[in-house]
Amino acid sequence: MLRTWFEIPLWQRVITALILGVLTGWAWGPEAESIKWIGDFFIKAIKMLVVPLIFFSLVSGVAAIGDLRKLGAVGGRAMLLFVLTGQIAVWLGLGLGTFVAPGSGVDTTAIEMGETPEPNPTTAVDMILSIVPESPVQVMADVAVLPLIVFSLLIGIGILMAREEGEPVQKIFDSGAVIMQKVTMIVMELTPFGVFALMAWVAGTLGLDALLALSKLVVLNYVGCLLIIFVMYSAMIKFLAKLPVRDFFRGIIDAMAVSYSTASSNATLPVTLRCTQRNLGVSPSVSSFVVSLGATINMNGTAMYLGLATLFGAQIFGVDLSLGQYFLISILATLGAVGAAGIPGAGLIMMALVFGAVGVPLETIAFVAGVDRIMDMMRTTTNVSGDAAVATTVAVMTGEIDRGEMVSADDV
Ligand code: DAS
Repeated sequence: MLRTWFEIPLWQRVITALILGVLTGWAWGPEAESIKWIGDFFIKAIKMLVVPLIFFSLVSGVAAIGDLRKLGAVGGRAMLLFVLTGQIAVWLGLGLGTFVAPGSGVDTTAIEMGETPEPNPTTAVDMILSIVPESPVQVMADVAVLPLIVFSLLIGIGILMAREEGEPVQKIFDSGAVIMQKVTMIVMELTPFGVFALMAWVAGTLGLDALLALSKLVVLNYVGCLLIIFVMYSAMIKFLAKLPVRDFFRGIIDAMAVSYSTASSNATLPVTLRCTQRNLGVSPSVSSFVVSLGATINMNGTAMYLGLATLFGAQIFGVDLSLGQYFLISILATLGAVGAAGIPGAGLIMMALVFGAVGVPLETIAFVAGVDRIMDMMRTTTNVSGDAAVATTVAVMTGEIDRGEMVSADDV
């Protein structure tokens, strides 16, 4: 029995757990909350890996790239793809919100209001200052991923520049990266149980009346995300990476399932790293650099949603928006997505940043809070799929992919 269980590919166990979780939650109802702790246990277990995995993989990966010119080539291509896909995502959200108008005719009386957040005046300067790790140890203790990436990048670059004198330290990080990948494999065996519990909790506790009242917004959130994943990312893989699209999605299905059930890019990071390296053949250098960076700043599902939700709020409260304000929304939604942390509900918090600038009442956030989780799950899946798509594409562009490693979609 035990042998059979482990012989089944993990992605099949995870997808089965996801479906069974939803069915169990629907049948069980709100009491399904009683097994949420299993999902929280799983999330804590994979989040435990984030700091050491990023630190060892990124330092080892940067040092392995070999020279600063190549590091610049990888970083430059990744940033270009992040910005391009981010802008397309935001304008997709604005387009969907304009042409479908999800906020018109909403029965606000049927919605149980959540908390209206205090506007958190996060300025662009605050965001820039938050990138610098004042105390690397504190950054690790706080799991502040972006400053941790900056610190790890600098250590990797330092090893590159130290040449022979840096080699002993590089070997330690190389071993550390391998050890952390093995530990990730062990922890990933918890995935089916965690996904089952989280999906049962979401399905059992989701308020159907709020879901019906906000159905147009929820559906558009899913339509926008699915278009980004299966049109934009598929086009990137097909035309830029020139790889079989089916093999790409087969390779990242574990990361998609974990991101959907946890609604956290950061928690999914160990799985995304493993999928891009083990299933897609992306080099540890490129995957650790691009996937880690992407998990914090490349959040196209969130960017699309922030554009869409701003129009939703404007429509509910009858706020007219000019074309100039559309451009302002596109810039702020991009900044909001970059600034959003890879944790559940980050997009909901960032709505305040965009709404405040164009006069959309913050009460809108209280309207959507009750169904944000089911939308966040899809946004996070989009964010994570984008990180994997950009890492794979950049790896192909820079010759950092081993196609022999690539799992074919037929290897079911
Ligand atoms: N949950 C966020 C993430 O982890 C996305 C969001 O809140 O929009 O990517």
